[in-house]
Amino acid sequence: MTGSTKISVVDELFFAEKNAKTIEQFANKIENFSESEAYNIQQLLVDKKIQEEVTEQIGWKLGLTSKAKQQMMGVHEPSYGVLLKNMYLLEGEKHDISPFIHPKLEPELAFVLKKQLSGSPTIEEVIDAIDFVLPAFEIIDSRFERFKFTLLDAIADNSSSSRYILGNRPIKLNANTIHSLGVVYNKNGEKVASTTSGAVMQNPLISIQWLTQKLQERNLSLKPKDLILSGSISEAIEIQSGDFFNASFQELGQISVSFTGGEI
Ligand code: OOG
Ligand code: MG
Repeated sequence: MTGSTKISVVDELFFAEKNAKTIEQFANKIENFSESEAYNIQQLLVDKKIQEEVTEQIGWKLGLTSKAKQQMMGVHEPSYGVLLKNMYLLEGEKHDISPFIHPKLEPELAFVLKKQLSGSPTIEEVIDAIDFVLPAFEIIDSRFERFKFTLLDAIADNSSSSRYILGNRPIKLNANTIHSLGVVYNKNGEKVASTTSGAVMQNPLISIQWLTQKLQERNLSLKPKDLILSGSISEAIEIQSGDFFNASFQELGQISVSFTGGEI
């Protein structure tokens, strides 16, 4: 892939998000396009956002770590993306949907680290590195038409990341129950999913282990204070203006958000 093709793909993705307009998938059109090229594009895109939007990286998100999400998107392996400070939205508030293209909401667990993690950590090392856990929502929004893409397209698109919302009660990690916390997810007062945290790779801690190993391929590591979203526990649910969502997480508490705007 030539340098100029790479830059034009990065620009297309950047402006698609900025103008809330979709673009066509591209991974299948580029000969020998590889996963590492897709992560190269992601990194260039994130660098551009950090520069143009004057923000900074706060952590990482995992994508496609649950069977529900993999089936929904027709892929069979996880991906990761970068979380920036300016993607944060307040919990319990009403947010305007007009900056988004076709947003969806996912219930997730968020972890904040207190130690570095690198290489191939054991689960005990992952546990030892975690400072606290929070319930979270992720707003995902693909820049691709009809929310359809291959895994490599989605990786380049920073794994469809858009915004994240965090609960406001940090809880110390209970390593004995983190894989089996019941989660009930509601949209406008109706249950849309009832599942457990184990839907994420049997145990969300395994997704942090996977991320650490995966980052090593690019000589990257997880740092103290990094925020990690371990991936949706259920299917992602479409967001429309007027919607109210809440999710209740066993041991961790509730989180809610509502949406407005978007009228033309
Ligand atoms: C890719 C990102 C998925 C998750 O939590 O599984 C994701 C997508 O489905 O658009 O964020
Ligand atoms: Mg997600």
